[in-house]
Amino acid sequence: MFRGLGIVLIVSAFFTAGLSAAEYEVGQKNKAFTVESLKIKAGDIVSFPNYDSFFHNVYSLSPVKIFDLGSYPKGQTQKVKFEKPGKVTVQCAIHPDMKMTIDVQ
Ligand SMILES: [Cu+2]
Repeated sequence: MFRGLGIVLIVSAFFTAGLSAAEYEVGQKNKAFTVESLKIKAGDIVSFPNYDSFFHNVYSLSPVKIFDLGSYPKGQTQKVKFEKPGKVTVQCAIHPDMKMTIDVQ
């Protein structure tokens, strides 16, 4: 279900009672995303916790899901629900080298 060359950290992937939506995690650690790519289903939720001691600002300009979580420090997280299928490129506004892809199916 998941593919990625790096370390794939799925801390939580659970189903809430009565709903088929799953929740996944894409952390920010050592100035990189903890997952390079992720396959999810439409309606699933991804949380983006910051594990670094500095700020990150996760965002996407992909038409399938445009969002900007703003900058937040270590220990904080933000969640995004992906309603529509398609490819979403996720980046960090503070660190241009940070990039990962979510394939919503
Ligand atoms: Cu960053």
